Amino acid sequence: MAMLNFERKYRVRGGTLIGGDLFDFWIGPFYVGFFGVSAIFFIFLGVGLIMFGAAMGPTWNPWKISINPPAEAFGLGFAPLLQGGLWQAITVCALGSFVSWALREVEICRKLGIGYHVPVAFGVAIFAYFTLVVIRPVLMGSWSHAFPYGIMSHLDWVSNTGYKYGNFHYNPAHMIAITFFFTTCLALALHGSLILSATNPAKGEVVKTPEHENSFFRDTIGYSIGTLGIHRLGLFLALSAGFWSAVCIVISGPLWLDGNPWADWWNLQRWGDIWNAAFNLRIGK
Ligand code: 07D
Ligand code: 07D
Ligand code: U10
Repeated sequence: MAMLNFERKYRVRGGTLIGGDLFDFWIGPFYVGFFGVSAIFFIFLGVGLIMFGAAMGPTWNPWKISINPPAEAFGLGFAPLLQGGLWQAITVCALGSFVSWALREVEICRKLGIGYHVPVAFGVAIFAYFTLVVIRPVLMGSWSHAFPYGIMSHLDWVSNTGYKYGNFHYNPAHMIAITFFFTTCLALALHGSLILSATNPAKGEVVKTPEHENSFFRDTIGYSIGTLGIHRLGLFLALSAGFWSAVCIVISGPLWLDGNPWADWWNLQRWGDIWNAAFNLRIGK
């Protein structure tokens, strides 16, 4: 791939966390670095193990391939390869490659002298995955509670897990996460459309300024969050969506058991207790 004209200026030495100059180079458009090598290692190994699992049968249909976690009986121990051991090794590879990827992003940020916002944001996605496959299964005492690696099988897991806890829609942290997801889409749609409306005018018209953008929202809703502010808000909304997702799943099982826990959560008696407790605290009882 051809080097773009600005890349020569920004491809600077240094900023590495490990390995000094050893891996401080680019292959085509990609920065390598120690964590590029470790990422490639885990990606090849992980994908190889998935292929091996698929080769062990019963299907090559990509929608149906599934590498399942160990059965409940293995608890938090190691399982034989074909009874969940593969899932365990692939989980190590997935975490190894995700963390390598995040640290490779950190090295690139250091080279460019920019903030660590992108790796921090990716860290929240890794945290949600880590909650699903490590924190929650460990709290519940068995790897069997993690999700299987397969396109359709992971959907079955979401559905089964959702129904196991009554009506998952009643899970309050799930509600907060969903609201953040929806709000993220709304904010991105507003931002994308506003920027295009100002900076991509019809033929013959001039490009408009941020004052036009501010004025649009002051005229419409009485307030503009500003050009930097909308990006802060977008990041906050998106990271909150991932964070509350992790909360919603980690309280389903470790904290609230099978049955219909969320209907119980919303019952007025429980709320009454909470309000009474808060009120008593406030008046010093
Ligand atoms: C667009 C960036 C590109 C990434 C893509 C995903 C793989 C998997 C591996 C066959 C937005 C690449 C896919 C590498 C192939 C094997 C073994 C990101 C973009 C295109 N899911 N999920 C999908 C993952 C979980 C859920 C699609 C991953 C949880 C529902 C894809 C993880 C829960 C639905 C996929 C993960 C859950 C999906 C599209 C990890 C709650 C859908 C993803 C590592 C979060 C949708 C058939 C996408 C679908 C879908 C991947 C975890 C629920 C296969 C890698 C357990 C309800 N998930 N998922 O566009 O069509 O993401 O499913 O945690 O309806 Mg999932
Ligand atoms: C975990 C992905 C991490 C990805 C990483 C990167 C690669 C590389 C390579 C492309 C977290 C992977 C990268 C592999 C790819 C290349 C080259 C993201 C992760 C690290 N729900 N629900 C959520 C809604 C219902 C249930 C979250 C909506 C039902 C369960 C979100 C509805 C029942 C779980 C959400 C709805 C149910 C969830 C998912 C509507 C089923 C979870 C987002 C409108 C009967 C999961 C942490 C997320 C969760 C989760 C939304 C309905 C069950 C808030 C909108 C009622 C069991 N649901 N849900 O977490 O919280 O992203 O996971 O009905 O476990 Mg739900
Ligand atoms: C944003 C923005 C903005 C922009 C932007 C963007 C946000 C301000 C200025 C960015 C946004 C976009 C471009 C829009 C589109 C993006 C999305 C919709 C998000 C989703 C993205 C994708 C779906 C793309 C995903 C692609 C990926 C992740 C790349 C995959 C590549 C790799 C895995 C290779 C990585 C390279 C590494 C690690 C280092 C070097 C390695 C190589 C070059 C090659 C590999 C090496 C070998 C083959 C040999 C070595 C192998 C070994 C040793 C292992 C051998 C082992 C065996 C077992 C065989 O806000 O405006 O504009 O643009």
